[in-house]
Amino acid sequence: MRSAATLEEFKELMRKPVNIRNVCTSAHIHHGKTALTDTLLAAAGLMSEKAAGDLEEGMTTWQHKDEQERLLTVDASNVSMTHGFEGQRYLINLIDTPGHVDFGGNVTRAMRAIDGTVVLVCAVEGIMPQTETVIKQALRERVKPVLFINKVDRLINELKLNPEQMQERFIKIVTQFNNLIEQIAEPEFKEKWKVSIQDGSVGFGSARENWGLSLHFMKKRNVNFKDVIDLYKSGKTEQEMQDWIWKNAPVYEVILDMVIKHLPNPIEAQKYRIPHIWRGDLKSDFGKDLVNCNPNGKPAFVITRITIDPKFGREMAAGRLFSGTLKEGTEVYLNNAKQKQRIAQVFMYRGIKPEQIGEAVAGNVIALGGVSGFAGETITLGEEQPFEEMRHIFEPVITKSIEPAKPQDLPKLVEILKKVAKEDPSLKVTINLETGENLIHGMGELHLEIIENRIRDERGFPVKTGEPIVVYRETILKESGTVEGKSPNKHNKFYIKVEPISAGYAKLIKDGVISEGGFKKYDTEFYLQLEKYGIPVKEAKKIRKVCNGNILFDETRGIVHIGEVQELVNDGFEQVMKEGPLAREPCIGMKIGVADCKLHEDAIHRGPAQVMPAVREAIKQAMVDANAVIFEPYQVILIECPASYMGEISKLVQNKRGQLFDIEHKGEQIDIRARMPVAEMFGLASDLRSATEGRGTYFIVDQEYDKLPTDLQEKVRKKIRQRKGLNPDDLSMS
Ligand SMILES: Nc1nc2c(ncn2[C@@H]2O[C@H](COP(=O)(O)OP(=O)(O)OP(=O)(O)O)[C@@H](O)[C@H]2O)c(=O)[nH]1
Ligand SMILES: [Mg+2]
Repeated sequence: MRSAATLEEFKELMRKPVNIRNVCTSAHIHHGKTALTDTLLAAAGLMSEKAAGDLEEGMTTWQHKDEQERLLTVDASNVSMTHGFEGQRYLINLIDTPGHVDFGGNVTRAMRAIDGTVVLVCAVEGIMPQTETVIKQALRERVKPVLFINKVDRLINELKLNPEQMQERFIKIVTQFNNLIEQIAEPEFKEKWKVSIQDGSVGFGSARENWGLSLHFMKKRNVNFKDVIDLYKSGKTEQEMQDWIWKNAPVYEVILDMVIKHLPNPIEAQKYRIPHIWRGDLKSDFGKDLVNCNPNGKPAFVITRITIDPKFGREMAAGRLFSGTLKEGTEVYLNNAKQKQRIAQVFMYRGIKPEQIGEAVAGNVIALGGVSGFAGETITLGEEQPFEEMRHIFEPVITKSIEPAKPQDLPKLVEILKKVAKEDPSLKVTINLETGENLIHGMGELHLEIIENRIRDERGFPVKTGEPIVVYRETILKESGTVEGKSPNKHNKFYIKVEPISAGYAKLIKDGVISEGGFKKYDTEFYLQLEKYGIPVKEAKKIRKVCNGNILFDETRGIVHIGEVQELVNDGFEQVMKEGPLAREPCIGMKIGVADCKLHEDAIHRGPAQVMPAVREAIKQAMVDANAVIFEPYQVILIECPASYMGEISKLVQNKRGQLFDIEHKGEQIDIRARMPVAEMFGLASDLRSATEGRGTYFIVDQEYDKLPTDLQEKVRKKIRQRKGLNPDDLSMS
């Protein structure tokens, strides 16, 4: 282990973008991300004296008690270190991300801040569902991957594989990994971003035991696999083994060499990342500053994570500085919040510790104090085109009501929930001041459990939560006729048609090519992008807004004042998409076209109170005309268990209205793919444990919506309306 670089050295390196790598770990749950991060920090001398990767001692990056208790990562954590490679020093800004699918939103957001990722794959388990998900998350942000095959010690010690068998296994993992890149990557990256053992973009080793190898490293240091296998067989004490490892094959050197050699620096990366994540004019001065990562350009910072000090309530906004220099005391503009604020502190990370540095330059992962915004916020000097929204692959599917132990503490709870949701953007909170019903919507049961416990333990605020509730969706089954919606004053009319969204559009939205939010009229870059996917520019120009995966099109012709009411039409659309006509559940999967409209000549008579109700009414009626129905969330899961439990699993899945659709035998084990309604999945983990005597586990592979069976439609709809305090029998859709 080296002695740590000084803060001065960190600060100096921060100004040399060519010598910076912004990266994250990413992997399926428990494949060893945090153990790896720990050993990197230890090697850089940036960790307190303790055995690196020693779980029971606690990982350095686990900042919350619950992470230590559950032995899993919940929050992403930012760390930085330095490394020498081919005679030069480099600054590595690293984010360790969680693997549990409930915390996957933290991975999505981390990917915005970085340009490359070390994907870990456990040598024993191989490619798992979440491996595929993290590759998707990375490629959506144009983040380049390298591969580290971890836990190779288990192949040696437990599976007792010989070198040939090990090699076979590695080749299989690399091939599967590259198949995923082939499937998921955009055309221009499919070949370029495949990994290869030969070029050294694949590493192998054991994060926990601190050793690693890659072809590049084996040549550089003249060691090979046999040396490591012999080491395990040598009968050396643990200390002697560690001494050999740190001297001959330390994993930090393998990983950091690989990161420096194969992952891009911010100047290279921003050239192709910016056009993908920022939809402004690339030829403007600001656009050029972003593309060139210009330290002297106009500043642009994206918040990717908020941390709130539980003791002092002090807020810190971590994220990526894409352009310019930010200094303490500078007044900045938050483009989403539309607010001016002043930067109180600028931090860079040294190890896990944020150090106050006065100013930071483009191309780094840093943190700001004194500005209070949400993750996803774009911070600039004046008003600018903000960055694209960071949309997570999965949506929250599980909901619980939450109330204070003492009813009079409700206002305090509302305050706390707002803070919690700010810190964890995967959590959605709906606060209903009328009914006093507050709902928290999370990614899974574990997510809500952690949230609940943190409110109780870290904030010392006792709460009660209800049974889990499912949030359903509303959509349509066919195309509607054209429906008229009249404004209350009868002077404005909208003619609206709805139809199920085409598979093509649904995919573009799911893949993030078309993002949520409003669209400007002359967004040429965007039109060209859509044209690549076969959408004519003429059609793309009609898109006005996307909300919950529904698209609003303006198909009117020659309406003189339409531009002036467009925002109101958009708002009316958004309101219905958030609360549909059947049970005020969110709508999905629709194309909504404004076919025609009649507007009052005088602007006074076509204000919000006139236009919005007319639009809402037309959309709702059109949905009813198009057979509006309730859809329910499903999850596609992968169940792993010994083959002898097949019958039990089959029964369990069927009892829960699920279907098995794929079974793969892997020796004694089987992998079963099944799909199940979320409404039936509460407590699945324990049901599965009892059905398989503790030997079965499951992972979420995908999320989708499907029609609630006809015989349940009416019942579920009434139940939701009742819960929301709406008249359950009122079908007038108010
Ligand atoms: N045998 C072996 N075990 C390892 C290795 N790396 C990690 N582990 C063990 O795997 C488990 C998970 O390790 P973590 O480092 O917490 O994995 P992670 O990917 O950060 O986990 P999450 O963040 O919760 O997804 C722990 O029990 C580690 O001790 C390794 O190289 N070999
Ligand atoms: Mg971890």
